[in-house]
Amino acid sequence: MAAMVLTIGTTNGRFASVGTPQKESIGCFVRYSPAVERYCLDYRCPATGPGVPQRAEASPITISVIKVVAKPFVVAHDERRCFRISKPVNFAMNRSPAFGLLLLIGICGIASAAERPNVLVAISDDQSYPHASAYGFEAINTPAFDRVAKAGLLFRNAFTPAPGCSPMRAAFLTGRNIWQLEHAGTHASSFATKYEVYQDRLEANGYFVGYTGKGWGPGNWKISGRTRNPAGNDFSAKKMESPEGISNNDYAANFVEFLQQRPKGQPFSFWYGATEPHRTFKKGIGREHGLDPAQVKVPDFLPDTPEIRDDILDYCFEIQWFDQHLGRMLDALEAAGELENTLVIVTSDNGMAFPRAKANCYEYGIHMPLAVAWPAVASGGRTVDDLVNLIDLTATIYDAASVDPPAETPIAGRSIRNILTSKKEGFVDASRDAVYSGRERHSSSRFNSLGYPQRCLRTPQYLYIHNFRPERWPAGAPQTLNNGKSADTAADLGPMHGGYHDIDACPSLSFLVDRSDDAMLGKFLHWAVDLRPADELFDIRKDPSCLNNLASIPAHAAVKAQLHERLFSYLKQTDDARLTAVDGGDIWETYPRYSSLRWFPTPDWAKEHPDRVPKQPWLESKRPK
Ligand SMILES: [Ca+2]
Repeated sequence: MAAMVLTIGTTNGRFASVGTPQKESIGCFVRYSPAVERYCLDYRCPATGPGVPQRAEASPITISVIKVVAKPFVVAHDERRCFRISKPVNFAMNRSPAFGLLLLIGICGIASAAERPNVLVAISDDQSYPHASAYGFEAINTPAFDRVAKAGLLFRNAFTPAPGCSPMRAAFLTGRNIWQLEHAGTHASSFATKYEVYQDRLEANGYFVGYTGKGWGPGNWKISGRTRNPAGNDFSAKKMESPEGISNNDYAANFVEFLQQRPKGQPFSFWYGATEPHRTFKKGIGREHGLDPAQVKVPDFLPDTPEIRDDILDYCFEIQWFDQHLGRMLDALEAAGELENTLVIVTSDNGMAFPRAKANCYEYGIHMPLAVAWPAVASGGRTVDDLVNLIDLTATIYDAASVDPPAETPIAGRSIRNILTSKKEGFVDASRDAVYSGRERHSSSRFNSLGYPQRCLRTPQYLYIHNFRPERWPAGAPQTLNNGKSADTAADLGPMHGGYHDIDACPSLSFLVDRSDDAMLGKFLHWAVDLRPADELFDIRKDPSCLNNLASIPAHAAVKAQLHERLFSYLKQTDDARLTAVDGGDIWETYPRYSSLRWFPTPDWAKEHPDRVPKQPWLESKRPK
């Protein structure tokens, strides 16, 4: 291994001359680039020199070890003559080369494993912000989530790229918005291989990758030519006894098995995808385990009744199950001495499976819990208010692992390394003042299994939602056709309020349906299922439950216009077919659904405007005769 010892000194804190110690200078510079947060060998560096391979620009230089005086600092390798120091170096303090920092830079083919962090993504299924004890939600106890937040950062404004399982997971795995993923941007479809996932790329760059529980899904990855779940190799063999409604996957034991199979010295990237707290819950399991309904804070879009409190309590119990396995994983990492250099990300895919939450762009659909720890790099115990999209975490994983994201299908997320390395709390990076999210088809829940296209923009104060097809039912049609029939006659119709299949069947939905005509409680069902206007605007600081739509109020017209312009401009820039296609994005309806289908009566808009019914070849062969 060739090595060169460099002396770095500077007078302005941004540039540093580089030379071999005491002797000759090789006459080039190290430039700190705030944009990539790396120290890069300047273009003036000679193509040849002590320790510099010939044609340095063309030859990948991998800097694997750096020593500042006698203390080794871990750096990430890079193929573009750039390197990163795990702790900030203040060049300005080293005014003379004689007292400069001594950097030992080893040049070799690939960085050794110990220098790159491990990655552990823990992702629950259907958990909203603020449902963790670190956020002060009293009905729940999540010591493992809180431990990660304490060792690292607690994010109060993290948002999912989509309020549904498969689109969110595809977005997270690729770092792209759902409208940049074709089929994979919708629920239970397929996932084209051209959209590379971070697990595959990390593996190709020396990582050992695996997952347990729920990876990408539901959907059909095989039909796209993939040979495994996009979340990695499956580690799910170890089972345990578990309560009703909860997976018997011993997630933590499977993680330990994964660690044991990891070749010595190789960094890992593991995806822990619990299937909790996805429906169904065993009714009363929260109370059974001593959770207290009196401590539940019911969001304003649900009625505060004992039935609803109990349903939320059962949900809390399942979150705690997810958390307990996470705690065991953290213990295993600590015992192995790996916790310090592991990037731990704990979050969820989409909001709680309750009416007006999951599968909606409202707060309880898109606002996610998030704790991130990386003790080797990030100073802990901080609470951050920057608006972060979970696809920014994908960018962070690439950044931390020093693996280039795909060139053909570039990521849309932006690394949060600058937040991690900052010492600040609250709003750290002023440029992070907006996030985007959206949805298309969720379940088979309306005429021709059409979707309910929504896009939204969230700023620190406002949530602006645009509904592209306001004539469709947002939570699904109220009635299905009985027995899978598509004859579409009144005799075939299922019961009124028997539909709304974009809301998971649950005690809370049944409670609302049973009281749909109640003078006091009837409004709650209607808030969840009634048709919505094209534009919705909420002042989140006053109305986190998103009940007071300001979009048509003249006093808010200027804010609405501004947010509309910002959202649409971003969607155009990121080539969303809902904005850019001449047919308004009907291509979304041509992506097959591989889960079961339901059949619904033809709505009035489709009878009156048959030309507006999207063509769906995939659906015709499945239509009951
Ligand atoms: Ca989910």
